Parts: sequence; structure tokens; C-alpha cells
Amino acid sequence: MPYDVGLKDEIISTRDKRLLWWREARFGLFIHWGLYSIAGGVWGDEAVEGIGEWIMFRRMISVKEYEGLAKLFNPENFDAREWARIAVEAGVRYLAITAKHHDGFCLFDSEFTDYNVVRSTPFGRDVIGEISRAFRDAGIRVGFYYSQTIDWHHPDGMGNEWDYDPWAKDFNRYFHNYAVPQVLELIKKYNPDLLWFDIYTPTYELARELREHVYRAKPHVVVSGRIDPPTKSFYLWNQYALRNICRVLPMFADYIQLGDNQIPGHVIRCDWEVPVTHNDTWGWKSIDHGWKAPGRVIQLLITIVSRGGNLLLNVGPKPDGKFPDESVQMLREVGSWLKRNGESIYGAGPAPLEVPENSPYMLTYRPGRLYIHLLAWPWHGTLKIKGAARVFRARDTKILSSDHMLETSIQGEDILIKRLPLRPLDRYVTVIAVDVEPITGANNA
Ligand code: FHN
Repeated sequence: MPYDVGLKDEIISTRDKRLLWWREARFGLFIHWGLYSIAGGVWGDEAVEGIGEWIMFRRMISVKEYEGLAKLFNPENFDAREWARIAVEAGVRYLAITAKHHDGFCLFDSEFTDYNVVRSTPFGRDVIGEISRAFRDAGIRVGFYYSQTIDWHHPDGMGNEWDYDPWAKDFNRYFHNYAVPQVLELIKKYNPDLLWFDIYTPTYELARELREHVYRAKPHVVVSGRIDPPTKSFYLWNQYALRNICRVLPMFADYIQLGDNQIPGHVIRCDWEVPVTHNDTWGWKSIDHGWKAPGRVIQLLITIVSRGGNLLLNVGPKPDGKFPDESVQMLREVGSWLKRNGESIYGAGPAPLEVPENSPYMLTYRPGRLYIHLLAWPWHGTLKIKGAARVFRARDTKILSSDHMLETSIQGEDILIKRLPLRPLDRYVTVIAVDVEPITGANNA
């Protein structure tokens, strides 16, 4: 395909507009659900190590045997409206759900394969269709995960060399005749707000082609970071390059995707997102009990927003169609914290102020307001925000979730927050909101 420079300029110049809702959102829900959820990390009577959705690869299960799981897919308790209700309660603003993961099974009704939920399971319902409607009705933006490169079911897809002869594979054929048409089909049928690609697209040419197709079909759909070619991982996994990441990424995507559970140690001042597991798998694993407590998830959300990113938090529903109880409980707690403190998260970002290492607080900011997230309670009643007086003049200061007003004073370059209550007001993280006026010419970020 000839390189269309005009289209490139158009795609890049419209990025800000596409990302308007995504930048404000800060918190999304990731859902991995598919045939691997039925296996739940166990094959035969053997517990299989590693992330649950990779079980087919780990055990090199033949396509034919794995296909047998489709006959067992009958989630009697699945209710898309219930999922959407939990998501609203959790305070997430967008969704990314696996329309097709690496195992190739489609949770939507595709005209390009019978290996889909409608045509090859006893359930026979269009899961992606039901979820799209339910989440959209609930006011949550809808995104689809689509594995554009790895497909262990398709003879020409990447990754399955135990069933298929690599000498006979034609990846370009898979990409042009199957992956791209399916992505366009998803856009046409369900009108997503976000497309979430994974791993990478193998070459610049194919990544560009996919990006151009998506843009032509729906200019407003946001495209996630892993559409970009594999060189992106050199930058992401090199801590020195990570400092300058915004100079090279994203390429064809709209924003940068950090590695799974990769929390950067510093602010990244361009658009990025990190996918995070609730336990140690994406797809349901009956034997994985490493759940993160709600307080830990809240701290991760604050850390990520304070460094400029979005958190995409994963849930792996069970084969019966229910979210794990631990995830429901965690989402409820995170949501109730956000009800009290969401102003410091949605539409907020990093403060223009360096936070010294090991500080007992993290900062988020929006023009006119600084939010101080307290990680350790200052029992003596006074908190020092290092260097803040160089950057801001403090005005009204209060505990965000209450009308409890606080006092401030200046000590050298620091701002002191005084008269803090005797104990934390929030069982997770108490947030202080300071109305601030920037000091002209100061820049400490
Ligand atoms: O291989 C996948 C994995 O199964 C999962 O979907 C994660 C989510 O970010 N992405 C890939 C690994 O990075």
C-alpha cells in the first residue's frame, strides 16, 4: 500500500480530539473472558503454571482438543447489565474486553469464522453485542481487545507451531484476509470507542496499514499502544529510554502502553496507560488467590495518575459468567473511595512539583487545585510539602471528602499544612485539596 502522508498528518493532528474523553477518564476496566476461563488454569488434573489465558500455548493443546471447550461454554449466570452495574459502582469510565484473544475464539458473532460464541457454543448469544449495549447505556465507553498478531487457532496466525507447519504459514494472508476484516467488522457492528491491540504488529508497514484502516472506518476510535511495531519494547524496558519515551512513542497508536503491571518510577508527560492484574493472571484461574487488596489498588491508581497515566484494571470472570467475589468486593471499595475523592483522579494529572523519594504523600493536580494523597498519617498534626512554596501560593485548604478546613503557612521553600485531624478520615487514603495560585515564572517539574 503506498504511504499516504496526508492521512498520517490527519491521524496525528486529530489525536488530541480523540483522546479528550480518554484523558479525563483515568480509570478503565479490562476484562479477559473466553474459553480459557473454563479451563481455569487446570488441564486434565494438572495445575498449569503461568497466566490462565495462555494455557493452550503452555500445554501445546491441539486446536481440535481446545475447540472442545466451546461446547462447554454456557455461562448460566452471565448478565451484561449486572457487569455494567458493577463497573459503574467501581467508578471506571471505560471498558476493554477481549473480543478475540490469542486462542482465536471470538466473543462476537463474526462472519469470518464459525469459531465464535454465537455459532459454536450452546450459549449462542452475542456476548460482545450485549456488553456493548449494557455498558454504553450505563455511560461507560466501550473498547475491544483484539489480538491482531497471535492467533493459535488460525493456520496462518502467529504462535502455533505445534499444530501448524511454520513453513506453510502466510502471516500476511492472515493479517489482510482475516485480522483486518475482523477489526473492521467490530467497528461496523458495535461502534467501539477504543480498540486495544496486543503484543505488537510485526512490521511498520502492517501497523500503518491497520491504523489507516481503522481511521478510515471510524476516525474517532482511540487506538491503544500495542498496535506499534516490536521496537517499542526496546524503549519501554530500558529505564534510560523510558525517561525520554515521549520523543518516540506512540508511533501509530494514540497513546503509549506500558508493560503489564509496569509502574514507572517517575512522571511521564505524555499519554500512557498501564494494564494491571487483580491477582496474577488475566483470564480466570481457580488456583490463583494472589488478590490485591482494595487499598493497594487505590494506591496504584493514585500512583499512576500522579505520574500522568491511566489505570486499566483487569477482572477475569468465571466460567459461569460471574465476576470473582474478590473482584466485586475490591471494585466496590475502590468505587466508594472514588465517590469521596474522585475529583483528585478524574481529569487530574501530575503536579508541576517534584516529590522527593520516600515522601509520605503523592500529588495530583489540575489547574487551580493541588491534591495531596496521604500515605502515612502525620500524627503530630503538620505536613510539609517540600518545595511547594516555590511554585504555588496556597489559598483555601481542606480535607477533600469533608468540610474540614485546614491552615497553611510557608517555611522557606515548603508549604506547611496544619491542624490536621488526630487520625485519618478515610480508611484507605485521605486526600487534602489545596486551592493554589501558580507563582509566575516558577517551574519545578
Ligand atoms: O499475552 C497477553 C496476555 O495474555 C494479556 O492479554 C496481556 C494484557 O496486557 N497482554 C499480553 C501480554 O502482554
